Amino acid sequence: MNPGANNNSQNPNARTIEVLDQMCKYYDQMQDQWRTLAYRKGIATLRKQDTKISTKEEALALPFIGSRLAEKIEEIVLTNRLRKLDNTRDDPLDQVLRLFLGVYGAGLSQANKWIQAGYRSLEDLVTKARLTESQKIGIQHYDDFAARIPRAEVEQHGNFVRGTLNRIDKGFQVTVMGSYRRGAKDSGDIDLIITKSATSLAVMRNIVFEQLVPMLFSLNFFKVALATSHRTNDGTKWHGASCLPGSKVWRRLDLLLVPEEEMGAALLYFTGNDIFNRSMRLLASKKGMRLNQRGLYRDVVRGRNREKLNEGTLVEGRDEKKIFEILGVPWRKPTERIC
Ligand code: DCP
Ligand code: MG
Ligand code: MN
Repeated sequence: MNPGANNNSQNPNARTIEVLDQMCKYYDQMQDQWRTLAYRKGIATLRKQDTKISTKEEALALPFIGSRLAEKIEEIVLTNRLRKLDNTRDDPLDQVLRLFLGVYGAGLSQANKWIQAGYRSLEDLVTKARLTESQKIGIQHYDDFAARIPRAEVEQHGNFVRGTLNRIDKGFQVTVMGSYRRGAKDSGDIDLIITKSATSLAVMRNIVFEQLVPMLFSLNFFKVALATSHRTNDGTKWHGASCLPGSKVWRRLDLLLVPEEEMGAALLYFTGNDIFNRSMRLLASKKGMRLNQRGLYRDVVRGRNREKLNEGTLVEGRDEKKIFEILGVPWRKPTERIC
């Protein structure tokens, strides 16, 4: 939309945005995806205003701001704070929940189970709870994984993987994706796409999982592989932690293997952000197509509950710009895909 408009202090709604941002971060930590999304959209709208929004009515007249959010905007302007935010911050059980949700791989149901079992600290978890290997690592490196990764370091991790892989096979390309490709000054993790032209996924898999990954472990760069809570791995992903030579800080790193034919769709998906992805997928579906991280498809047959009955025909997967074109969306540079 308009990333240039968010020069904070000059924005007449700077204070409102600041408080809403904190509320949004809170919902994000609580893994409340709907409220997080609603807040992010509302905040994006506020950033674009050049007048101060002071009343519920003014707020309601803007796109992506519903009555609840509008009330909160009015409350912030009138009182300079948000009771809801203060209350959640003061609630000790709430704090424990957020602490537990910060453990890598722990979802809402796991965190709630720990609370119900009476655990109140990370030490309780270590000494009393039965933990998976990933959860143990998530606790040992809690602060590491919670820290933002400076852009220059994200790049160094990318270079390390690329350098090692190219020693095995010069034909591979390694691209840093995610928030880094959007130009972020720091990132939550390191997202890498690995591809090689005119090469099947089976061959790439073999080289990456049988040679690259073991080599990165033996170089002491990879520290541990981590299981993900989401869907089963189809053999194209690796999730784990890496650490630069001379550093003690472990970073979260994700690898995604992509065949050339799917690079465009994968670039689009893995660049995000997630809200931009949602809007592109929604647009595709409005045009009778379907967009996922492998390609843009048409003639997808859906049943009565909009469930997919077939995969449809591939329209485009290779070229990111063509996917925009076919969807009728003017090209947006990665740095402009911040919603
Ligand atoms: N993605 C998505 N929907 C999700 C998760 C991810 O569309 N539920 C896509 C868009 C993201 C990309 O994958 O930009 C990478 O996911 P990350 O979780 O690593 O998110 P970012 O890299 O954007 O941000 P961060 O700096 O927090 O890692
Ligand atoms: Mg990322
Ligand atoms: Mn990631």
